[in-house]
Amino acid sequence: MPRIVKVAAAQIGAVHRDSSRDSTISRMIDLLNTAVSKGAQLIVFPECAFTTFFPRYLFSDPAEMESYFEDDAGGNSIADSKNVKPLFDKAREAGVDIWVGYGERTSSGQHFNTAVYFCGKTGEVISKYRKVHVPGFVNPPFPGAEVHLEKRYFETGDLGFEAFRAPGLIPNALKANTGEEDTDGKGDAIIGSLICNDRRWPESWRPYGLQGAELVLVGFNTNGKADDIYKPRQPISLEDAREQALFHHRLSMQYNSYANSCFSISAGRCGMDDGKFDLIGGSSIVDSDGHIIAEAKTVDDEVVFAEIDLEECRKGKKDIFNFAVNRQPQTYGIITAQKGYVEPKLLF
Ligand code: CDT
Repeated sequence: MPRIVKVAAAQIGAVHRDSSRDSTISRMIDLLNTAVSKGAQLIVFPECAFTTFFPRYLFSDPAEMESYFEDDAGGNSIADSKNVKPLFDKAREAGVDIWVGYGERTSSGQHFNTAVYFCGKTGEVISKYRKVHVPGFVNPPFPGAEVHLEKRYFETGDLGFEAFRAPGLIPNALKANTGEEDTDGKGDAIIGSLICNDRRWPESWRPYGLQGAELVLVGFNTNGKADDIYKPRQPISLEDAREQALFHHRLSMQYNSYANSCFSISAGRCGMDDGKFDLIGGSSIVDSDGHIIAEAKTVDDEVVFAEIDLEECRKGKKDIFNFAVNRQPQTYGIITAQKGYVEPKLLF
């Protein structure tokens, strides 16, 4: 039986340090309306979507740093936060699901790089994910260095990689307590969330693969400028740096979708923030065989849309990546036992 879902990535172009939440949210609502006019049931927005990508700044004023976060005590509170409520209200009104990333400040004062899945039909946040692989520095490596300071602003996500089912995307999805014995691949869509740097790590995808994920949603802010942390071996042009960054973005999305037999949607912030911080586009929809089926053509606000059939995931899940038949977890212990790499002893 086909399991058709109409999905969209809502890519957002430049957002500056002094851009107001209201102006960004009004652009996001325009993107939502465009996606809805194409028939989208699910719209994915980027990481830290409501503001500029603030972890690039070293703030002298702590109040400015705090101003980029949303208070979130859990449950539905982000959808009811007055800063960002108009977007969630629009999704509720249109009856569409949205996935969106933001800086979360918890009631106990912790800060996370977070994303929520909001179900438009029920008007509820049904899943929350906190970024696990937080990249960059706590402190700039030298005074004045313009680098990625995510480790300064965010704690490591503490919610794990918990897949969830999104109600209402698939018509006639099998529900619990119907007495059906074979429920495999017949229920509501199984979804996982990742945030930016997470997508580069196979360890982030496999837990979702092991929960039968059919769709992994990713928001990102990826620098085009390649010399952010590691100096390039030789100076390269902005175009070449962007192309390299896009190559690794595509590689991560395509390989991990293939290896976990799931579709993926990635939505990026992009363009030149403050006229000088370059972020790549390349928001995409990738099928469960690893092919890009739709991709952004601009580095500006853009909706990337596709109709996908989650039934296609069965092919990989039952064949080349049939985990139950082919995985050998008794041999994988080093992956969880060890953090950094340890080289074999030197030869005599
Ligand atoms: N936002 C984010 O996670 N960006 C990282 C940059 C890593 S280099 C500091 C990324 O993986 O694209």
